[in-house]
Amino acid sequence: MLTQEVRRRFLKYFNTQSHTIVPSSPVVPHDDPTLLFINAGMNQFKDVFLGKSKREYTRATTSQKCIRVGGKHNDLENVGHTTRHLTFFEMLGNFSFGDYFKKDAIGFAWDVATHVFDFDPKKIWVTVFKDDDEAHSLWESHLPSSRIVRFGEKENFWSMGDTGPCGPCTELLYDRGEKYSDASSPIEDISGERFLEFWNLVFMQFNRIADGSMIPLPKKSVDTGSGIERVVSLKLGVDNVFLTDILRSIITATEKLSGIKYDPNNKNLAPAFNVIADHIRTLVFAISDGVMPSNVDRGYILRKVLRRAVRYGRLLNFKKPFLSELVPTLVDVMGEDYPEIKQSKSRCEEILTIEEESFIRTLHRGGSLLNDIIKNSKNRISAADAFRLKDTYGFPIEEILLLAKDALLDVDLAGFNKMEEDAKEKSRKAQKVKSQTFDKNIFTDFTKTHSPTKFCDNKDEEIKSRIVAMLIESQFVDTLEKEQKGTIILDQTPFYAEMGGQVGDTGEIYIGENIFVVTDTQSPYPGVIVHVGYVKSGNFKKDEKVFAKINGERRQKISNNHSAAHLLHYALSNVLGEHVKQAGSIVDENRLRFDFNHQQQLSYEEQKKVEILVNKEIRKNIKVKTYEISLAEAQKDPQIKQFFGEKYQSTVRVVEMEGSKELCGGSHTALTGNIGFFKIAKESSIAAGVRRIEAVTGLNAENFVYDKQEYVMTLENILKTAESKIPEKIEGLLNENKSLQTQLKEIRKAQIIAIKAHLLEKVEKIKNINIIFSKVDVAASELTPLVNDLLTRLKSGVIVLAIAEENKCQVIIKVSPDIIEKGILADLMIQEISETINGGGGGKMDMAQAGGKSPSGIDKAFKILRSFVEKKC
Ligand code: ALA
Repeated sequence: MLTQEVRRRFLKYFNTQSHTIVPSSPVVPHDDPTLLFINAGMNQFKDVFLGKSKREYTRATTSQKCIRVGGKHNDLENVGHTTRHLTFFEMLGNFSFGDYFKKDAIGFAWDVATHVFDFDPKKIWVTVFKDDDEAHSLWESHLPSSRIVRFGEKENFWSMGDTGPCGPCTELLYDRGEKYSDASSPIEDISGERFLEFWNLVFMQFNRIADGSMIPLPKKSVDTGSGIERVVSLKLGVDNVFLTDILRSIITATEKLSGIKYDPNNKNLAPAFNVIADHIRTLVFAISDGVMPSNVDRGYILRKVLRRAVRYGRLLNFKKPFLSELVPTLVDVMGEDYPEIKQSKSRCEEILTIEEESFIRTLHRGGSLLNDIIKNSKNRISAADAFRLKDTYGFPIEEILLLAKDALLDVDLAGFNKMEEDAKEKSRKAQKVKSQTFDKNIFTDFTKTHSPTKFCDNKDEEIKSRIVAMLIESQFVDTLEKEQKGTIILDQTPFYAEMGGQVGDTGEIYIGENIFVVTDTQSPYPGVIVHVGYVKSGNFKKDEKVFAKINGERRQKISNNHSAAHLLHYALSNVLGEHVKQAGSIVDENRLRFDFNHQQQLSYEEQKKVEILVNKEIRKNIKVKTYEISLAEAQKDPQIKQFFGEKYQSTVRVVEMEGSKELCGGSHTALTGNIGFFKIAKESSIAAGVRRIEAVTGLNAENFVYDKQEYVMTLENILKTAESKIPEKIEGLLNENKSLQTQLKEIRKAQIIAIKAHLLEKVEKIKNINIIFSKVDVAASELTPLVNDLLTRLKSGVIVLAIAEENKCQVIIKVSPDIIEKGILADLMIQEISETINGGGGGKMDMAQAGGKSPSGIDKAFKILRSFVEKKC
């Protein structure tokens, strides 16, 4: 594969120029609420550019998986219709963190463009930021100034998002010739098709903050990005990124699957092939990095991408799920350099199929609602209807627009967009309240003047420490008085801040008689650990020396549960298969909760196997090892479980218990024997393809078993029998119950016969018409068979029966066909009496029924009915 060769040669080149090759980060950003997906190589270094964190290198190079859907850089709608837009792409890049700046960045780029990419130097043009004379003159030593052009902020000032690192940039373009346009320079080439940009070098100098102002970065840095698909398309001399090797392989697989040939110039079908080839990469890479299609956040974006691919698939006659069938090809062409997709292959296939099936069902369901809406809309589909289709049925707006157009309707798109925005805002707010009790902004300045809180892992002894800052709500304060609620920040602490599913520690901060009770510990900002609680006695002052001590017993239980969660993960992989991947977890002192990807409910046998395996590892009393290795090394070891939920630095911590190896920063028990005993308390489903196990350990697990035992004892008492005889006893009772029911039915039958006989004796005549008026003592369900039976005996006539209970009554009327002819209709009669019995009902001509709240009205009702019949005769 040429792409693989270019990727490897690029990294090697920069490696020989003293750049550390850093692995691509997952496509899901960590700790960065400003970003949905990784959209550039520099994302994983954002904090390094901002001076908030340090690496052991000052030069780095990466080939970064990027997804540009949603947020500032969003190319979704363009994909498929242009020659170069993609939602997923690989960005090659080199970075300097306060090391080299413009001169070397430009020198390296020229060298790589002409010697690694092997581009014809005469075809290369560059653009620089309008005021950047320095970059202009540096380029002049490589190419004539006639091929250097200046652009303004829109083109040549790059920023990661609305906030974050940014700076002027310079771009390298390749002249693809007159075939693409007669523009003689990039300035005239509005579409950018002739002078194709293939590399952007950003001179990182500022941090743009929320109010729009720009603050100079601590050190001038370099961030570059080159889309590998574009580079390869230029090397191959093809018009279109979809004709480069990786994407073309997927298109070939799609051709085989659909039986339709790909013609890049076919305006109707080529976009479908292109969209599918692009979107399958976004889907597989995002799912491999832990995102699940859903209705919120990234999951929602993924769902949107999947549905777009499916809709385009329909143009190629795919009626059944097909995306999963493209996964093997993708894994073949990219799995070697991105092993995570190899590992997640079967999981991706399964998730894609389930999602597609569900979307196809949605299309069917939503389809009929849409038809109704189209039928009932005059000229336009209202925003509310469009939103309902989308929100309730997941119907894509694009689909609604297309179908509406066919029906000569338009859609209130502005109203729809507004409703969608409102819904998003609502969900953003809901999320904020849930996950963020601290406004991160208050710590931005704080961290500039304070070192990060040092974490000293000591659960048993107090630690000497100093109060660095205190807060009441979001205000920094100098003192905390008795009974005041607040937050303390120490210079060093034994308190573990909630992270990676492990809850924060509790305990005390004290000095002499002054006690601050810590009820929770969190890290609202990188490097900041806050102790949340209240002053129980005395008071506290800023800069005061204090002792900090955690609730060690509680921590031990948390650590036991955390190690048990790892053993559970290990056992699940063993029993169910390697596809089991953690999708979330919570570990506290009472239990552990573990969510993972798996399609079916776990059978009792599977749960038992998992428990047996975990308990076996506990009894082995394995020493829990923790050690640090480089992320690159960890990523090479398929035995080490790693998740997207973790923020991975270049050095990572491994927690190992023989077969179980996981990357994890949390607290663990020293020996697995401390866990004591493990028991699954509940197994359930939380979303399509995601199961949840709740489990208990130690004393809680023992209590779980005692509860079951006591339950059996209760049964023994109630049933008055020994445990071993319970099944026999219950069986006996069930049999007895059955035969009693049979007897009861017989008795009731006899009673009803008697009631019937009695009623037949009460037949009156009103002008030759047989008529029965009677209150009866039967159940409501017995009324209908009773009147039917009576009429069979009577052959002709009117039967009116009523049940009177304390506060309610029921009336049923049955009329034979010959009487109906006289205009005596059951449903009419029922209406006559509804007021009298304070109720209502209905029915048909031959039989009608009503319920009411006034049983005392029944006699009067009978009277009314009697005169009704008399009148009609
Ligand atoms: N971060 C720069 C970009 O994405 C290099 O274009």
